[in-house]
Amino acid sequence: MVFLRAKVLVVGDCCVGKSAICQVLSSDGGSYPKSYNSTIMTELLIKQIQLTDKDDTVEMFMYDNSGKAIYFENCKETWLNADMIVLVYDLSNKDSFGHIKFWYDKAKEAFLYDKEVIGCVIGNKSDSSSIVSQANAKQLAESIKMKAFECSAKDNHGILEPFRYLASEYVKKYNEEIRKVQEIID
Ligand SMILES: Nc1nc2c(ncn2[C@@H]2O[C@H](COP(=O)(O)OP(=O)(O)O)[C@@H](O)[C@H]2O)c(=O)[nH]1
Ligand SMILES: [Mg+2]
Repeated sequence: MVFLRAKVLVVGDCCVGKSAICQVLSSDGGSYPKSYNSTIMTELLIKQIQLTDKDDTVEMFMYDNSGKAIYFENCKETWLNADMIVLVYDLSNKDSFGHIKFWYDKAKEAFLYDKEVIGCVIGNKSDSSSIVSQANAKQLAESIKMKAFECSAKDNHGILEPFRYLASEYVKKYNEEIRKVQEIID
């Protein structure tokens, strides 16, 4: 049984629903934003994810970033030492999907370098008509060694799954590192 804390970077274009996802997740579905409030700089939200099979818990510190370019340069410092990244696009907005690689490259530049990162690609607004195919999303996610998910923050549908996936990958990575250290000591 382990209790870990992870810094999670949530990025993507403006208005794809990053804040909605973070708020719905951290409030267990209680708080879907009713009015539109654009994120200024970065907001921090916290959610504990319990992995039922092994009693492991990962406390996610989610850094909900503004998708606006004017804030980006000032946000970079807050990106440092992130443990995982969530790339969000809007399923009904093809451009936002096209910009996923841009956000991934920005994150790589800011904190990843050649480090392998745990991450996922989330297509939000599955309640509205989707124009990005699951096959395309899966292909893109795999090309950057991530997993693709779809969700609707509005309907509180599919929100927990990607974060459960991230938490379980994080615990796996942690156990692997512990095993390596143990090998050196032994
Ligand atoms: N239909 C629909 N609209 C959503 C969903 N999530 C967010 N929105 C709306 O999209 C707009 C932008 O959401 P917001 O969370 O501020 O996006 P952000 O700029 O990426 O943080 C708001 O008007 C939300 O109400 C969703 O799952 N479905
Ligand atoms: Mg926002």
